[in-house]
Amino acid sequence: MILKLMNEFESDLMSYSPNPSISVDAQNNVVREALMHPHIFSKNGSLGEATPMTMGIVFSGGPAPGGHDVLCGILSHLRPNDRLIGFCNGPGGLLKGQYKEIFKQDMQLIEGLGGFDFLGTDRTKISTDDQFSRVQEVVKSLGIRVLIVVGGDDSNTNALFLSDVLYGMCNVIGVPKTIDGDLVMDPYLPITFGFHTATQHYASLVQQLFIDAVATRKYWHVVKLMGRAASHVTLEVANQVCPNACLLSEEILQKKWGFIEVVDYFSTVIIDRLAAGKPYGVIIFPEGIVDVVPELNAYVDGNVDPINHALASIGARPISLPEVSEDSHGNKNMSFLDTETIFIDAIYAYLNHQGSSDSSIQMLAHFFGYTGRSENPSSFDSLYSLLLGKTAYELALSNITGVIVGCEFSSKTVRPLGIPLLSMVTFDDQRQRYVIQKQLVSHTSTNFQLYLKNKASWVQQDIGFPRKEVFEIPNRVHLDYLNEELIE
Ligand code: FBP
Repeated sequence: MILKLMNEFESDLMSYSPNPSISVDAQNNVVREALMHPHIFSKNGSLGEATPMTMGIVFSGGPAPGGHDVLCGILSHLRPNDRLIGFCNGPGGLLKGQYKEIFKQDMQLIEGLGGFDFLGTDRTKISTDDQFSRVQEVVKSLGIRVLIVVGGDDSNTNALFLSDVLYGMCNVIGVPKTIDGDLVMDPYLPITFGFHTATQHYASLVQQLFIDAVATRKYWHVVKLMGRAASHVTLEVANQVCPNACLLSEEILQKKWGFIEVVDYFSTVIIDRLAAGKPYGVIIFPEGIVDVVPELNAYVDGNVDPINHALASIGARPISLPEVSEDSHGNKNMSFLDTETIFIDAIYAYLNHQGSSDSSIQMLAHFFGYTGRSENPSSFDSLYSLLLGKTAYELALSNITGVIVGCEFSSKTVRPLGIPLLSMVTFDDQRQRYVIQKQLVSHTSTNFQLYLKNKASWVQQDIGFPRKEVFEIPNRVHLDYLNEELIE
């Protein structure tokens, strides 16, 4: 069935034309005016069968499983005189003109392999006039007619601005990637590549910890999961594994909780299980928690007083200032923060403080992050990335610019799309510029509602038999049927 869908998909693509219902401008046309370019994302007639095309491609931001399959999707479509130039080491490498030509035979090397290491990547933001001129020079000197940017929200913001700067010289097309799953636009872009594999990887690791904890009955595993502002990764893993305690950033924001409330929640679950004769269990939370717990946020920003004040109130030892770096888009590197250890120290102190300390409580800290980005793609991500690559190529042939590849799933069709990047940007008051906003976990989403409904029952739960199959995706973007088809 999936192959049938892919065949239909290929024939649909040839007749691709933008869907007027999604070719919407950002609110009040304001971005269009700011960009001063009325033709962005317009379709300018196809390039024509005979015109050879030189395409450039750059990986941007954090790696995600499926990037190499995007390359394969493009390579599989290249006509004899087309060329694919891969820029090395991300947008920074593009600015330096670092590149290598990618050939069809490279597919054998990279097909189905995780990570972004074939080309490399970085997080350079392209925003200054000098940088734009530099990209123009590089693109011109290599005769690149289409530049494909494989990235998340920040990288595709780059792509939008580049499409304006390069208008008439080179078309720009974005491909949606990120394990964080926060670059979505329902129903045209329901998922980024990489999310499925990474969550499958983390769910499997957390489940293994849980199995070990139940067998040995002596440890609490406190697990921080990768995922910056949005908690989609942790939500997905929670629904898969049913940990004894979990908090999402969006949930903490809604409850307006501070550090002590978070510690109180984790400690209460530990006490409740202890009362049931279970001095063990699993706690998970997203690394993005530092953004929403005020004391941790102040700590990241260099003010250690609020967190130390909170720790002192429960008799926990103070902590010293961390060095937290920031990328050129202004994102803090959260993976540097040892929140899992901070929470463990605070929980021990809190249990002591409450007089409920018990020497049988032993906690171990874990962080699951970078490995999920270089895991080999799941069958879904592999196929999806291939489709995204093929769509990017077809959009390139359609001579369209300023779009990101989308894909609408239904139980009967997989419909490839180009979504105007402009329709995804809003003005960010904090950063004082136009950006594609990260999509946080919606409180009304099926996944979040499922999580809320089941969470209380997870407190006393132990993983048992029959073992819950990781990884069925409950109600998520119609992937279930794809998985089923793949297994057939
Ligand atoms: P992208 O948004 O670029 O895909 O990266 C997401 C991510 O994997 C986050 O989950 C994580 O916080 C961050 O990258 C880590 O970045 P770095 O590689 O710079 O340490």
